Amino acid sequence: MSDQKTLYGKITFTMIKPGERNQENIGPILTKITENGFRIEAMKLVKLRTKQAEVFYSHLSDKPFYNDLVKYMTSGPVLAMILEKENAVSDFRVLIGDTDPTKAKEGTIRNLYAESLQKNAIHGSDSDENAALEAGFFFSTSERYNKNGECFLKDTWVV
Ligand code: IDP
Repeated sequence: MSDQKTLYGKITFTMIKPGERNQENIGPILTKITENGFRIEAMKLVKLRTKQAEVFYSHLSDKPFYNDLVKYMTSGPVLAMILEKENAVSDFRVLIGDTDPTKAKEGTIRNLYAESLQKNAIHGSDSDENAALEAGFFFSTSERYNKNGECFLKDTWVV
């Protein structure tokens, strides 16, 4: 199995967002992910603390929906995962569809399972750099299949 340093560019980070509807759909969503060629490298159900959600979405802190988003993302557990695949970031963004579920293409995860623009079922990293940062934000090396590298761990993200 490859180590984490060689995985840069081949992983993405995702979380199934909180909420009863998402919880009911965890099975179908996971099936869709694995059927589309993504291998689950790490996975855990975790409830974010407010500070963690604020840091995770700090790039959106000037948006009018930021406080509501933080409240929603801390309202229940998320199912966090690191997924491995060639072109993981871009292929996964295609699989989940547009941020706005009304614009998401038919058959995408957000098209099928989102409740609203805010409760849009699932997160997907938007770049290789963010995938690495977000993976390190949620998972220690001992929680991953590939345990050798340290490049995904950023101490500055520990809150
Ligand atoms: P992304 O999740 O598709 O990368 P971002 O623009 O990074 O989209 O937004 C992060 C999350 O913030 C979205 O997934 C969604 O839950 C929420 N969000 C984005 N835009 C809006 C909005 O206009 N109103 C309410 N929530 C929003």
